[in-house]
Amino acid sequence: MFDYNGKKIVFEGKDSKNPFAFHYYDPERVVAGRKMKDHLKFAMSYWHTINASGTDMFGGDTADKNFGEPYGMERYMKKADFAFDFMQKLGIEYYCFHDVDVAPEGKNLEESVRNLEVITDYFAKKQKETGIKLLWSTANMFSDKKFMAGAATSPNADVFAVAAGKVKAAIDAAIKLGATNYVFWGGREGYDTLLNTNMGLEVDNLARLLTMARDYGRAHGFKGDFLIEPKPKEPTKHQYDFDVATCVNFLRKYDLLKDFRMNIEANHATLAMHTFQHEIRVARINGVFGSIDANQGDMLLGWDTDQFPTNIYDTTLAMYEILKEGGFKNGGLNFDAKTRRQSNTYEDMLLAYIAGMDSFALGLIKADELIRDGRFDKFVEDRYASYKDGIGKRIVEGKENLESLAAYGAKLENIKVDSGRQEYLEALLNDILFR
Ligand code: XLS
Ligand code: NI
Ligand code: NI
Repeated sequence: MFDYNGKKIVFEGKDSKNPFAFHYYDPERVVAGRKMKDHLKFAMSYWHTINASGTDMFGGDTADKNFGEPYGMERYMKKADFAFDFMQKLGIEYYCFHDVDVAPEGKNLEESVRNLEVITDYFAKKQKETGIKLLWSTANMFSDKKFMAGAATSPNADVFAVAAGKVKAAIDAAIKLGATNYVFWGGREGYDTLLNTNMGLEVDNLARLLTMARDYGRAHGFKGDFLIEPKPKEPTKHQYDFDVATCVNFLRKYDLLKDFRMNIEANHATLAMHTFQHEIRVARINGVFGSIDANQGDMLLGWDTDQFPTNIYDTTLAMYEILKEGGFKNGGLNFDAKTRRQSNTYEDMLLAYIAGMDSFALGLIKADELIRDGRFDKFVEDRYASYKDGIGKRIVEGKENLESLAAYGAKLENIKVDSGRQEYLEALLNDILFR
C-alpha cells in the first residue's frame, strides 16, 4: 500500500483508496469562479521539506537529507534538484526559503552572499524549466550564535549591520527570482527578560531595519508585498511581532502600513491564544491580509509543532475568510509544516503534503458551500440590522453624539437583545461539513 510508484500525484476523488493520490484537490476544478490551484497557490517550505531531518531536543536525525554529499555546494545543488522534482511530483507551483536553507554559509557575509547568488542562479534556471515560482524569500537571522540576542533588536550594532546585509541579499534573491513577497519573521526579535532590555530602542531599531528594507526593495524594483509573520513567543519568551493586532499598531506607528502586510501562521495564532480564523479576520478588517503559513499545532503541546494541517474546521474557516477577502493576491499558502520525527521516509513527505493539500482543498469546497448556503452571512447581517436604519444608522454615519444619545436613551425600557444562537450555528456548520 505504501509502495510509491514514482509517478506524479494526481486527483482520483474521494472514493479512491490510493494514499498517493489527491482525494479532494483537483487542481483544474473551478470552485467559486477560479481553478482550485489558483485559489490555493500551494507552496513548499524549503527548510522543513528539504532540510529538517527529525532532530529534537532529545535526539538527533531520523531522516537523511544530505543526499550523499558530505558538505558544500554539491549538497545544496542536490537539494535543489530534489526540491524541484518533489514539487513537480505534487503539482506544487510555488516555494519559499530562508537564505541559509538553500546555500552553505561562508566564513563571513560576503562569502555567504556569493554562495546564495550561485544557488539562486541555479533556481532561476530551474524555475524556467518547470514554471515553478518563488512565493517568498527571507533571511534567517535567528540560528547563528551572533543572533542570540536578536538581529535588528540586538544590543550589538555590528549584529544589526550584518542583519541588514543579509536582508539586502535575500531581497536581491526575491527580485532575481520574481518573488511576489518578502517575509520578516522576527526570529529572536523579542526578549527573555525585561531586566536586561531597552524595549523602546529595540522596537525602534526593528522599525529602522524594516524601513531600510522597504526603501531598498522599492528602489531596486521589488513590487511585491513585504510581510511580517506574527508570533507571540518561541524562541524568545516575548516576541515583538506578537499577533496581527500588535503588528498593525507597530506598522501604523512607524508609517509602514502602505508596504507591509501579514503572513499568518496557524500555529502562531494558537500560541497567541487566538484561532487561525481570528488572525485572518483581524488582518482583513485592517486591510493587511497577505499570505498564509499553513500548519497546525497540538492542543496539548505549548509550542510551534508545525504539523501538517488536517483539521477541516480550521481549513474551512480559514478559506471562508480568504474567499471573503477576494482570495490571495500576492500571497499564497505555504506549508510551514514538517513530518513528525517518526514519519521519516520519503513516502511520509509525500503523504504529508497530500494530507495538507487535500485538507485545504476540502476546506475551500466547504467554505464555498458555506457562503453559497447563505445562512451564516444572513444571520450575521440580521444580527446587526439595528445599524441599518433609525438611531443605529445615525450612529454609524456620525450624526449622533453623547448628548443626543443620552436624550434618545433616557426613556428606553426593557431593551431586548436577540439570542446569539451559537449552538444552532455550530450545528449548522456541522451540517454543511458532513453532508
Ligand atoms: C517559525 C516561523 C518561520 C517563518 C520563516 O516559527 O514560522 O518558519 O515562517 O522564518
Ligand atoms: Ni512560518
Ligand atoms: Ni512557525
